[in-house]
Amino acid sequence: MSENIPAKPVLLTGASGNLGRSLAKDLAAAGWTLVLTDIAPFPDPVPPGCRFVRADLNDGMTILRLAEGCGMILHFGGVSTEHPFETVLGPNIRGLHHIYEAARREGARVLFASSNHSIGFHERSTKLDDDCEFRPDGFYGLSKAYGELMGRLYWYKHGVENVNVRIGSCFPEVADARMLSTWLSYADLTRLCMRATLAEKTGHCVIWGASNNSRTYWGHDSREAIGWLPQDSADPFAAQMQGKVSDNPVQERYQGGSYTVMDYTRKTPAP
Ligand code: 15L
Repeated sequence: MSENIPAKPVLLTGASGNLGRSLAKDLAAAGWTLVLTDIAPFPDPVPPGCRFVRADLNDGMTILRLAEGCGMILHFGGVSTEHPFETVLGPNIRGLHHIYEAARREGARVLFASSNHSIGFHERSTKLDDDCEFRPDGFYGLSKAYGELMGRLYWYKHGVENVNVRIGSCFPEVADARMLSTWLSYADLTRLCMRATLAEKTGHCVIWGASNNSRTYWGHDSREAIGWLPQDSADPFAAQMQGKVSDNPVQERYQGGSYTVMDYTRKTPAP
């Protein structure tokens, strides 16, 4: 077996979402054996070497069964944008616990698709390292901070390795001026998932999920330890994105952008 193909199958949750579909396609094309799952049907033909099982992250028994024999869980499932607390609670908190219990039982590693919204209330002018304070900008970002902490718990208590990727803006194209700092190309995401899976060891670590953007908000992380270097960049889109900003000073002040102003009721600007 090639050294670029994991010895055991990989469980990919959130497989029917945009990032999941792209990963399923790329990893299957690289010859990986994948177990795909999502609460929504898989909208594409299931790639060769893969099987798809529709499942709810709230259903712990099914998650345990899906992970059987897997050496890696790429966890992209759950709510992926801001929602009321009750909507986030099941998939992102209870569901994540099911993922970690499955990883613990299988001795599998987890890649957790965290988000920049776990730190969204840091100012854009501050360059952050991976050990910065969590400053979630909503219930979604809060669930991502909780998820990273769950990873830390399972590493120290059970030795479950986990790579927490604080994804910036992972889209096919750069769409606004903020993304000149936060954009992550699909290809860089695929390479990151490959390295997180194939690296000899990871422990518990955090990686900023952004391409090689010179306007980045983010600094030190564990990329070198797993051998990932982003190859794409938002820089060539800079001229096109000029003026693509909002007219909201709060949104423009903070890294989390539009999420920071959803249900924002503060009367005076934070110091
Ligand atoms: C995220 O975490 C979301 O999943 C995605 O839809 C974008 O909103 C992204 O953050 C972003 O901040 O651009």
